[in-house]
Amino acid sequence: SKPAMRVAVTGAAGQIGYALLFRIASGEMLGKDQPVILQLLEIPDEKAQKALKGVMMELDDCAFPLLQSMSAHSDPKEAFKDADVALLVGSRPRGPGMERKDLLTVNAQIFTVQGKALNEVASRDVRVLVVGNPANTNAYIAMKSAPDLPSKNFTAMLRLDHNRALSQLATKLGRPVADIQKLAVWGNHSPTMYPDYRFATIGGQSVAKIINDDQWNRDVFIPTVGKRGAAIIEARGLSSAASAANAAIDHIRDWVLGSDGRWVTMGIPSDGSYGIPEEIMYGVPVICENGEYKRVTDLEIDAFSRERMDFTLKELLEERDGVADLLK
Ligand code: NAX
Repeated sequence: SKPAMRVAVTGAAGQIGYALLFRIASGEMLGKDQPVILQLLEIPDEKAQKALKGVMMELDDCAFPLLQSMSAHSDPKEAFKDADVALLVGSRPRGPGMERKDLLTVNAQIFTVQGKALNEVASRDVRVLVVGNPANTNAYIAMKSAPDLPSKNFTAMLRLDHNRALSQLATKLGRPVADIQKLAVWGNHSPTMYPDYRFATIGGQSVAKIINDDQWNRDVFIPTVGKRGAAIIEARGLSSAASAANAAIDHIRDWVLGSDGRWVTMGIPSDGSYGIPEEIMYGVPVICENGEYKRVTDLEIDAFSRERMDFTLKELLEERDGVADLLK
């Protein structure tokens, strides 16, 4: 059988971790023929480590044939050792009275440390996905803290936004979600993101032509996708977990095993195209093949889209400026 792949997961005792680890261990992320080793990171806090042990007991009790081994860690340099995939899920949530700026700063510290650890000990080909918020800027910080690793291997999760947008469109059209192709989500994983169906097709027909309603796009579709995270919290009393874990699985599976010619959205370091400054971690449509993602290029950007893309960019530039001191 194939040699095992090492998958590091941070925040492993959290709610996304709980929805994620079992699916990785069952082969849904890297393939039903791919053995995995789970290297799990949690904060040193006794309660968190104990909860992590509990999750590992349950993983044991699944007797997953593909789960070769697993280990629990509180030191990123141990958790990331030789990792082939690193899912950076853990981050500090916003506490009562905490300003956005404070949130950025505490998380910047976490992702500086984790970026450095990846730089030192991970596989030179490690594929990194940042889920923990603010995901794009955290991914940017980790990338900047890991100068010896390829920048293109650092990505942020926009796939939940992509999947949310797909599902809203399928409902609007009354058609199966699987029939929709060429959807894009641009920018930051935040309510400023821009889900864009101008290029989307269903059964070969233009989605925009079928819907033919700019007002629905502007006043219903874009805000519904943008505020979906808040709507889940409002309904469930907890933030999205199973859908976030599912998106992380989709993101890594497609990156490693290919997207079969389909467009998917990934937050990746900009190459300067589409007027996005280089290195900014920005959601763009990509196609994955042979273990690499390729940005979909040369899409026409109309005035409405330009405005939306610049709006979400502005937020990312502010976040970057907010952490610039920490990266010196
Ligand atoms: P939880 O609070 O349930 O779990 C987070 C876990 O991370 C906790 O167990 C905590 O102890 C651990 N942790 C904190 N700092 C750590 C560190 N430095 N090293 C290792 N572990 C650490 O949150 P959960 O619901 O699992 O969400 C995790 C993150 O995903 C949050 O930042 C959340 O905002 C973000 N999300 C991102 C999404 C995306 O699409 N990019 C969507 C879902 C989710 O909101």
